[in-house]
Amino acid sequence: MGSVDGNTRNREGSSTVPHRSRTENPKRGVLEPEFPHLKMASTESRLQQQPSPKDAADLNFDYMFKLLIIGNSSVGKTSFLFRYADDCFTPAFVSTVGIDFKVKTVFRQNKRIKLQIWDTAGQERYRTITTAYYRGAMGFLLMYDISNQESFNAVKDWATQIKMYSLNNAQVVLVGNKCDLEDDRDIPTEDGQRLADDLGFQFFEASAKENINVKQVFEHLVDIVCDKMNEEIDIHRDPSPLPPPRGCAC
Ligand SMILES: Nc1nc2c(ncn2[C@@H]2O[C@H](COP(=O)(O)OP(=O)(O)OP(=O)(O)O)[C@@H](O)[C@H]2O)c(=O)[nH]1
Ligand SMILES: [Mg+2]
Repeated sequence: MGSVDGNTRNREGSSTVPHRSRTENPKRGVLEPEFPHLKMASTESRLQQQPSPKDAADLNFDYMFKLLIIGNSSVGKTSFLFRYADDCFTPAFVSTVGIDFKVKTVFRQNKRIKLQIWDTAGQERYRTITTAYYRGAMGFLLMYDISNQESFNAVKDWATQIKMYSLNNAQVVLVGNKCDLEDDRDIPTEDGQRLADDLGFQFFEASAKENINVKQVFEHLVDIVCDKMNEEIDIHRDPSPLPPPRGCAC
């Protein structure tokens, strides 16, 4: 995954806070032309594999969406992203330090959409760093663990953080991860759905481990971000048509 160093400015023009961010034991790598402010770091830490720079360098896209994954520590945010981007899973838990990202290009609604997906650390001590990234995000994946009551209880606080730090029109999907752990389930599906309804979010249960609903969650988030964007383009389009051309007055 990539990570960010220093006091930088991203493509959308928003500044990022000065800090060092890494997964544990990262190898620092090349500067990608598409994200000159970002250093690509390998993800040797968890998966012993190099991210392909192909996606990050690909300039052929119609839109770029910045998405964020948030939620308590250990709910499975990093696993979810690795499953989506690289189709792999590891049972080892290496807690994210600060923030990381991956880039993936998808084809939705006849558009090539480049996703810059930011994986945030769930631990409280990184909150100042991670909330600084909320501002430019167009979509959030708010995650809890269906076998962990505390992570579910924290969802409202995460939703408040989204309201406080993000754009007004950011779209949110609530995800109950680890639905493969049916025997350890603490949160009934209906409770997750009810909370999502209360908060006005879409809802999925999913499993990074068993690859259940992972692609669907991201595709849904991309679709609702697209819909919102199209809605706003329509609103801002000049509603008054041009007057018909006048005939010759002579
Ligand atoms: N059974 C099961 N375990 C999972 C699933 N997703 C993740 N895990 C495990 O849960 C643990 C935590 O996963 P991470 O992806 O590192 O959690 P995180 O939310 O990124 O945690 P932080 O980086 O600390 O915020 C790891 O041991 C994973 O293997 C899942 O869908 N099912
Ligand atoms: Mg993580």
